[in-house]
Amino acid sequence: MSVESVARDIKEMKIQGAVTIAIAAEEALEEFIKSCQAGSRDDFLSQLRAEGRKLAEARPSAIALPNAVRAFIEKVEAINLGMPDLKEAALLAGKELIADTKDSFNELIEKGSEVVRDGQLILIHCHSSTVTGLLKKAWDKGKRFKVICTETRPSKQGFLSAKELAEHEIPTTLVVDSAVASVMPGVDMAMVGADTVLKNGDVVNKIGTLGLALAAKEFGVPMYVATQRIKFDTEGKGVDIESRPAEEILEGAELPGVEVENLVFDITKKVYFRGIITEGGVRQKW
Ligand code: RUB
Repeated sequence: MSVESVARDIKEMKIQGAVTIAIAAEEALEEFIKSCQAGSRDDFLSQLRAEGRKLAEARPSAIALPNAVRAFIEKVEAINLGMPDLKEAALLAGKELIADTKDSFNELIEKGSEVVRDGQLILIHCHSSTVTGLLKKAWDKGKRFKVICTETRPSKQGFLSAKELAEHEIPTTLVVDSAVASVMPGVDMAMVGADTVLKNGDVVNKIGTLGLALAAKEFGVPMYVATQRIKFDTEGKGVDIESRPAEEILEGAELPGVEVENLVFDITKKVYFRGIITEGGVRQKW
């Protein structure tokens, strides 16, 4: 797919979830390189940077996106070749990066699956391919547990999680977001993904994560975040918290005189998490 189509699909949430959008961006840059007709190294690099910018800004709260684009471009810039050899070498470098991103995902779900215990009731939020991947891996290893998915209004990505887990034959219950505090006393572990891990360790994730964390703390439920290192804000730039169109909440309803605020992400302080799960393993109590 072209950079334009991928950037549009990311903005419209047809491609969603931080790691999925990062991989989609890397693949779009690979496609761009295949079709690029630049005649000189400078022209090639400046076109690649311009395409990268279109992708990097598509979802402002997910730092994996600019991080993936930057990693791609830096890899290509480090190749000391002119055209046309640079194009071939850039394609190889891009393939390597895509493979690394996918490998880190697989390593994370392998290591993270060890956190899951037999008999647990696990509460998850939104659709994190990392969390669902980790749970499916634990299930495949023979662990038996149940999952509660929040609906995750307004875009209802919790439906995606519930469907994916149920298709894997994992016993799954869907609840509305406002039920989080009420179900929490029966939960053994809560787990979420991340869009960005800020330099101070706080976690940007889908709106509702903060409320879930507060309820987990109140009822003494350990909460984990599962995140690839590509989502770390190592430079400390921070991210904007994305707001999306009111229509996603209103769904056609008319409420004259009412201001609608569709905040999409929130920030949860690191102290709310029992541990962080990355491709490096599980770190309890950061
Ligand atoms: C998805 C979301 C996910 C993180 C992590 O939000 O908040 O929890 O992106 O997902 P949206 P993953 O649907 O708005 O993109 O683990 O797949 O990277």
